[in-house]
Amino acid sequence: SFRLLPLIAMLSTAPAMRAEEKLELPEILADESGRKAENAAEWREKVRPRTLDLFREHVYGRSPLQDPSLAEWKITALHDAPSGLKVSDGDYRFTGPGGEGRIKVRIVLPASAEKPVPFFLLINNRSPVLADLGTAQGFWPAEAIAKRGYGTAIFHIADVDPDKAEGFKDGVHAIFDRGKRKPDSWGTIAAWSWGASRIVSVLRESPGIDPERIAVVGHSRGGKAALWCGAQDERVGLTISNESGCTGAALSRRIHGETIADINKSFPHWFCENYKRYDGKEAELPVDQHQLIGLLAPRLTYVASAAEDDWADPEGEFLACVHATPAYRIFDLPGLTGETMPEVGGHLHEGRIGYHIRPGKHDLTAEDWGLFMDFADRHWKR
Ligand code: GTR
Repeated sequence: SFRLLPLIAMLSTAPAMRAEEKLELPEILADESGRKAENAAEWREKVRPRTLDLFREHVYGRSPLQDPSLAEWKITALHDAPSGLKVSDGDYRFTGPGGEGRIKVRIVLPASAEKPVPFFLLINNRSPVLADLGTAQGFWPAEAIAKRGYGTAIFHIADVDPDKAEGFKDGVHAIFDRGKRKPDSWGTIAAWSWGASRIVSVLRESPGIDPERIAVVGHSRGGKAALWCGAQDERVGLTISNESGCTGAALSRRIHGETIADINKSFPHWFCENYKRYDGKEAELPVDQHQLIGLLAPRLTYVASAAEDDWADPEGEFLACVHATPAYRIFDLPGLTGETMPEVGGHLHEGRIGYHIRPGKHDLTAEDWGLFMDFADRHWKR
């Protein structure tokens, strides 16, 4: 058994090393001609728009509109809340050629704030009843968030687009899509991102909320939507991906955990039709997910992993942050401040990209939220 040890050691590290060795990622600073941007102005003008367009064309699809011209926001209820909290519900209603839609939002604010508060908007991909205060301790610990001086709101993904592969006959697709679907028509993840951006529009106009300090948070499929929302919508000051994994924060080219072929098979409605061309052909995809995180630069970003969440590839999520960092450096700002993955339970909070890996399974927990707020305290409250 003594002799076997070195072999076992080799075997246990081999997959990760092999993936890392093979990792040839698209150049994050390159413009269409392959030339690297040398300063922030060049990056903004030549790299960012092109990268966005590549993600639209090949991955998430193109959303047909931003704020609908026919839309209204109304507070529908003010609740009796635990002391120190103000809790209200509102409806965001909108109309398109195919009918009407409604996104229900619950908003929780600290009652005694003197100044407009920084804010966390959560994309809820769990049970809709999570929005009931008190039943949401881990996934949406609204009371704990308000007690730390932040406002928070939640909406449910099904109000925007049900999570079903029904041929895009419901949700916002039924309301806004016209004519035959194209290979780059938006999928369901893009629809949820669109919904989050509409609520950001509402929150920015709401009293008591600081429009420059709004974070969009999502877990897993909601985390993919949060990243795509933040990438497109520069009004989002902090984008938080919790265990978003494949086609979220994790690098596709690592081919570890869920792959493009896996995700397109299980969830054929999440991305655009073009994305299916890359099933088993990660190297042919013109982008990888470090560039999605790069689209958030110079704004704040947070990526969280869980140690037992191998399906989401924690190391791939970490490495995407490492390889996104040149997009922050070009603004003379630190992105992620380390290149070695922290031990389980550790975090990196110093730069504009925050990261943690906590022990345990795939979930959004009070511990995750505590770390999001530590990061926000550090960058927003100093
Ligand atoms: C899984 C899916 C992941 C992730 C997760 C979730 O089944 O493979 O990509 O989105 O669901 O949303 O919880």
